Amino acid sequence: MADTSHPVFNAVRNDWTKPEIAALFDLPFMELVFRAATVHRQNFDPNEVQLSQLLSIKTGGCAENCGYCSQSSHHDTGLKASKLMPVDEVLTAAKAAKDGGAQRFCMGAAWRDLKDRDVPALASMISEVKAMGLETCATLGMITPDQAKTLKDAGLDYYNHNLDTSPEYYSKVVTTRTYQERLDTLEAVRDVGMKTCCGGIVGLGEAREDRVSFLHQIATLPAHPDSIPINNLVPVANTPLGIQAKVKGGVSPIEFVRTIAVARILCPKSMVRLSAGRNEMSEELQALCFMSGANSIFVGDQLLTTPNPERGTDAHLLQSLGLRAMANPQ
Ligand code: SAM
Ligand code: DTB
Ligand code: SF4
Repeated sequence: MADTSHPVFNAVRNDWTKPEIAALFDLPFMELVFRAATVHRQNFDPNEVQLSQLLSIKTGGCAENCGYCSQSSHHDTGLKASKLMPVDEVLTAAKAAKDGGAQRFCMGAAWRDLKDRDVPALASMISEVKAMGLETCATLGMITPDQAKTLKDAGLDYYNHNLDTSPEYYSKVVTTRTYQERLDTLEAVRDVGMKTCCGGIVGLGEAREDRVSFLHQIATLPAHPDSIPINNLVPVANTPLGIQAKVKGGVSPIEFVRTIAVARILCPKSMVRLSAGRNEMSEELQALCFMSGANSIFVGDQLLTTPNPERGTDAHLLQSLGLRAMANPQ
C-alpha cells in the first residue's frame, strides 16, 4: 500500500486500489481531514470556491428508472413534465445566473439519451450562453461521439454524466441503463477533448464499501473527471430511494465529510463539488466539507427540481467563512 503519511502525496494517480481507499476512509477523522486539507492547499487556494448554476431545460417524463429521481416517469412524484425550453428563455436564465455571480451554467435535461433532432437547439443555447462569458456545462443523458463533437464545437466546456454509485450497488439504484453505458458516454466526451464532470450520490442505502468502490471507479478512470459532484441524496417523496431514506435515514454528516475528503485525496487536481443536499446542511457541516477539500457549489435557489439555499443564505455562508468566488477562467 502507498505510504499516505508522506507529506507530499498529491501526485495524480489512476492506479488507486480499493484497500488503499478503504484505509483512507478508516483514518481517524482529524487525520483524514488534515490530509485532505493539505492536498487541497497544495493544489488550490483553499479560500476560493467555484460557483455553478443549474437550469432544468427539459423537465420530467424521463424513461429511466433512477430510484432517487423526481423526474423519472416510473415514479408518481407529481412533477409536471415539460418540453425542451425555448432558447431565449434559457438565455434569460443564464443572464440572471451570471448577474448573480455564477461562473458556470449547467443545462440539465431529463433524457435517457440525446436525440439528434434536439442537437441544433442545444448547440444554439450552448454557443449563446458561452458568448455571455459563462463556462458551459450540459447533462443530457447518454451521448454519442458525434453528438459530443458537435456540442464541443458549439462551445460546450463540460459534460456531466455521473456514475452515481458503486458497480456492486448500481442495480439497486437503476436498471434501465448499464454502468458500462455510463462509462461509454464518459469515454465519448473525453475522446473529443471535452472536460468531464462525473460524480455520484451518497445516502442511497449503500454501504461504506460501496462508497469505497464508487470512488475507486472515479479515481481509476483513464483521466480523473475535471469536476466531481458529490451529492447527498435529496429524498423525493414517492421515489423508491426517497422512501427508503425517510425510513432508514441517510449517511451521517461525518461519513459524508469523509467521502468528500477521500475524493479530494484521490483526485488532487479535480474540482470537488459539494452538490445536492446543501439545503439541509448546517453552515458548520458545509465548512467541514470545504475544509476537507470541496471547492465548488451550486448556487441559485433551485437545483434542477429541488430547492437549494437562497442567495442571501449562501452569501452569509461564504462571507462568514471568508470564501471568495473563483475567477472565471475565460
Ligand atoms: N438525465 C441525465 C442523467 O441522469 O444522466 C441528467 C440529469 S440527472 C438529474 C443528473 C444527476 O443528478 C444524477 O446522475 C444524480 O447523480 C443527481 N440527482 C438526481 N436526483 C437527485 C436527488 N434526488 N438527490 C441527489 N442527487 C440527485
Ligand atoms: C449533479 O451531480 N448534481 C446536479 C447536476 N449534477 C446535474 C443535479 C442535482 C439534482 C438534485 C435533484 C433535483 O433538483 O432534481
Ligand atoms: Fe432521468 Fe437523469 Fe432522473 Fe435518471 S437521473 S430518471 S436519467 S433525469
